Order: sequence, then C-alpha cells, then structure tokens
Amino acid sequence: METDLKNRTPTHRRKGAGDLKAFCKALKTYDHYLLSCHVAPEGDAIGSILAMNSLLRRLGKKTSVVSEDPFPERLSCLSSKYWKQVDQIRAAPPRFQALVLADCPNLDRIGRVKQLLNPDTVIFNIDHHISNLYFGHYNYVRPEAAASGEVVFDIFKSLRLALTKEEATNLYVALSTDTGSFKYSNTSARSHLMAAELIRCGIRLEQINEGLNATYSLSKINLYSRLFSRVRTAENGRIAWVVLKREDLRDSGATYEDTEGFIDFLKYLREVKIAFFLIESSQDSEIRVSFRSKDDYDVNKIAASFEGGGHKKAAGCTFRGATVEEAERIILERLRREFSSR
Ligand SMILES: [Mn+2]
Repeated sequence: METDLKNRTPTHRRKGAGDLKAFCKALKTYDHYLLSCHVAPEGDAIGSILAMNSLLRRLGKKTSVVSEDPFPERLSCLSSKYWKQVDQIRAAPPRFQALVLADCPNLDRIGRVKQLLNPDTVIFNIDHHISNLYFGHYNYVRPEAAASGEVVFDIFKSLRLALTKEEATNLYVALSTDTGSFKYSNTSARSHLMAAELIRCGIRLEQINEGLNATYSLSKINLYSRLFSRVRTAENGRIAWVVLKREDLRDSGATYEDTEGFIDFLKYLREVKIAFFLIESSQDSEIRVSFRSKDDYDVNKIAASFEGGGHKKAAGCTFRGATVEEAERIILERLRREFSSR
C-alpha cells in the first residue's frame, strides 16, 4: 500500500510554530496513534518519541511505536519495550488514525514506515529542524529549540502533565544528544532550565551520561583510528572531511551505529569551519553525508543544495547512484564556491 501523500491537501495545516493549544487539543481527539521518527534515529528522535508515547498512553490512547531501524544499542538507558521495526509488524500492522512524528523534517525521512500510512492518516508533526516542511495536519515546530525534546517538553507543560522519571529521562537524553552535552551553540538558558527541571524529577544523571558517552568498543576505536589517519583538509584547513568505505567496517568489525558522533572530531580541528563525513551505506551506490560547521557558516544551506537539510550547524544529505569519489568531488566544489564567495 504505497500512498501518494504529496497530493493531499491538509485541511487544517498551520504554518509557523503552530498553535500549541490547538495542537494539544487535537492530540486528545483520536484513539490510536502510530509514533515514528527519522531513519537512523538518535537520542533526540527516540527520546522525543518515547516521551510522546508515554504522554499519549497517559491520555488513555492506544499507541504503536514503529521505526524502520532497530533500537540503537547506545541508548540502552532508555526503554525499548514499545519499539517495533516495520518488518516485525508487517503481518499485522496496527490500525491507527493518526501519526505522531518527532524530529523529522519531512515525511520521506521516516523511510519504509511511510508504507503503513493511508490517505486518511492525520499527521502530527513535532520538530525543531529549520528545514521542516510543515507536512502535518498539525505542526508544532520551533526551530529555535535546541532539540525536539524541548518541543515535546512544551506539550507536557501545555497539557499540565507532571513528568514521570522515565519521561524526564527520555527528554534529558533528547536534549543532551542535540546540544552535544550542553556544549553546542544551540544550547540556551532555556535548555539548562529544562535540564534542571528534568534533574529534579529524580533522573539518574551519572548512569544516563555513562550510557550515552561510554559507548566505545575496541572495534569502534579501531575504526576511528583508521578514519583519523585519513582526515583530509582543503582551503587552508577550513574544510575537513573523511570518507568511510564499507570495507572499513568489515576490517575493523565496527558497525554503522559506531560511526555516529565521529564527525564531531573533525570540528575539534582548530581551523575548521566546515566538516563533512561521507559514508558508503549498506545499500548499493548510496552515500550518506553529514555536515558540521562553526561560526556563521550555514551547512543547512549546503545540504539543501543536495536535497538534504537539517540545522545551520549540523545537516545531512544522501547521494544516490553516485560513487563516494563523485560525491566527494561534488561536495568539495560546492564548498570551495562557498568559501570563494566570502
Ligand atoms: Mn533533533
């Protein structure tokens, strides 16, 4: 059942941040919700969705959490009890009326979960990506929020639901992931105030942080050492990048999940303004690219020129039908133009 969702005309689409009260009121309307997030989900996507799942259950709703991907091992401080992969539910897909998405800038990013939707599915879109397409019938999008978890926090407040310890843990993981443990420039006073409130809920900070950060296996270290030895730079060190080939995973015994976070090391190079990381994906001729930037360099704009997007300082895109060398050359050309126009 492949549904063409692009041709639908949502009847009550709202632009801008969206009216939080109307959004929350509509959330009370339906009986059974499907919850999902972008493919290759990380802490913000998962923490936000799990918190929303709990919220909907407290409102007496039936829920199903479905993703294309397995629950990441590194998020073992969160509960995967409700997590199902598309393939696991293919035989008996849940009957739901509405879809709640968090941290997902456009509908294609949910991957094969899209096959579960039908033309009547009502979509609730919760996000903080500047590139969000407002594809929902109800959109609550706050690009100034550091994480989707911050946006979900607003929804709890609006519904006057005091957070349980588990919900607070979900939201802390969301916030901590997207702020780089409260280091990135998107971290605001509000992020810290929110964190303070979550800590007051009795979350186990040390355990959570160890779970999030002490994630290195020997094979991951071996992978990183290969990648470190191949860091390349251009434009007097202002551009830095690394290419990951499939054989790097095979030879080091590491996994795709182990590659998450590697790009941050490129940002630690003193001169770097824009870093990118090319990953040859498990699917043939598909290259996933992550970008990071410093100062006022905007990688959302760069990624958007390749039909990707994200945030000003962290974005991504996918090349299909290209070799990693071609993708590398095209991106470098684009970045060189960016530097020459300054
Ligand atoms: Mn996010």
